[in-house]
Amino acid sequence: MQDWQHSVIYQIYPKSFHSHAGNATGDLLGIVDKLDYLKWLGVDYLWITPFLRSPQRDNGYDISDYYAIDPSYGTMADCDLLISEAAKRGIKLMLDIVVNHTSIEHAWFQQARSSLDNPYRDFYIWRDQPNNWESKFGGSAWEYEAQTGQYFLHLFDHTQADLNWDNPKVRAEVFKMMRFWRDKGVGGFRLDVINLISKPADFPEDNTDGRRFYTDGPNVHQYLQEMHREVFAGHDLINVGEMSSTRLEHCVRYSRPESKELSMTFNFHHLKVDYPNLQKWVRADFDFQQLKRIFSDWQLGMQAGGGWNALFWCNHDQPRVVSRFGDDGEYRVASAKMLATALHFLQGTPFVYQGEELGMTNPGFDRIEQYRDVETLNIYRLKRDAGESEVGNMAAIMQKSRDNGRTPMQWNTDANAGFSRGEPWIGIPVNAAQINVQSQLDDPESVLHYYRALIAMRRVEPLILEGVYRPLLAEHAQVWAYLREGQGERLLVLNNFYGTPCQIELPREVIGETTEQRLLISNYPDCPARTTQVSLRPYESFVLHLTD
Ligand code: TEU
Repeated sequence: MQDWQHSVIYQIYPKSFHSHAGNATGDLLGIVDKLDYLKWLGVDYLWITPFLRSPQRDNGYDISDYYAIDPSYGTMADCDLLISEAAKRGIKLMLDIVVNHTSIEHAWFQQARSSLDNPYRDFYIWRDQPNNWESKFGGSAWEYEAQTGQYFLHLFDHTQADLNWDNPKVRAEVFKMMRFWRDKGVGGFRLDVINLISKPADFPEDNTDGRRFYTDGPNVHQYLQEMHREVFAGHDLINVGEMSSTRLEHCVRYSRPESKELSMTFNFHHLKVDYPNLQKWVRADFDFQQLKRIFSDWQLGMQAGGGWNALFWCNHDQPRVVSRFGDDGEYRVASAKMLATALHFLQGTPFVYQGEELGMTNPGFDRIEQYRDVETLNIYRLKRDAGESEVGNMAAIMQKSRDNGRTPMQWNTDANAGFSRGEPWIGIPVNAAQINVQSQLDDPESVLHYYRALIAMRRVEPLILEGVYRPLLAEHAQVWAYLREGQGERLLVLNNFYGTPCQIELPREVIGETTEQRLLISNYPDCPARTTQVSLRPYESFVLHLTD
């Protein structure tokens, strides 16, 4: 094990974290203001989503200058201050690097679009005719550029043009930029949709949306090994790849140390168990059995292959987990703690998304005017124009929109939940008065104190890092149970995922009459010693250290 594997990473969406300047959006000095809170929480790295210069069409994932701070977030001096002030607190920055595509306002694209023989033309992907691939944000993945009469590829919005990674000049420019940020003192990188960078040379037509051809593409491992040699080797950096629609065997290759590619990988399969027939924009309940099976398959597969998981429930693209897989009503606190326990005792590195440590919920925005996300607005228009009812359209958007996770961080009961003195860029849930940092700091039974205890535990319980994952009761209809096994000792992790009590029977070899039990954590105040017959209360979750 390496030291970074004891770490917990906190994700900040700076637009919604805290505004020092009192603007509609958050800023870098707003993060500096909150470093003491983050130190108290115990996190080791801050993954900050993009704050480089951008027209903000996709909230910063459309970069127009990799060497400049977007003025809405502050200045380079603010960024240097953030890096140094975080370092004083033993916290490192993980920069979010978006290099599958740039904004069409980037100088490279402005050059490329100007003429067919411009030296930057081959920085992007051009064809005389589009194929039938689809953008992940809806519609065609190709946009006509009238100036030169060709189409360019955009797997995301039409203002986000895909870079041509087969061009060695593109790779050289990307690696140079990453070395610039490495040498400024960042502690690592989160690599946006990095498994999409290698496209097949012939761009074949597809009977679906084309993703099977460009996902984990032909040269992706070669390019990441080159990135490792050019940027990471010899430096103390940790790097996580966001792997869209990926496969287990690739994530083993991306993250096992001997590959010399990345430290760990995000995959999203567990966050599609409420996508009926893989259709995101349908309101649907989640499939608990599928959720358990996916987690167990990935735990067993990555463990067997020597890979390392990035563990998460929430991020800036996902709804709030307590609304999605827990209960944001009567059992909000218990279910938020249960979900945290289920995740933090797995093999891998946990990520905590801003507000997740409070049990923040989806905002329940029921009017399209309340939404800001380009994907959400694109899908709303496409479905409305295709005849979808307003009720059906909004029901899916309320459950699935990325804006569910983008409402401002709830700090206290001041105006705008203490996020900013100014009117925020997006609304704030009405429950902010009850769910906020200040109210939970004063409550030792809060979700916040529970997360703090989980984060601290990772440094003192070796089995959390080293224990072998073994699923239990795989077919149980409402309980996810698993072990993390060592020599003569193990952690037993039990999670009731529903608001109804239940009884389970554990195998005798797990907990016998003479087994020594030590309670590590529980989301109920009283947690009696257990036998093989275990009763679980609504959303009850606890972890026992067991020694034979
Ligand atoms: O996300 C890529 C991604 O897989 C999700 O955006 C998903 O495709 C989308 O929600 C459709 O379901 C990364 C960033 O996290 C996201 O914020 C950016 O919009 C996207 O890449 C493009 O850079």
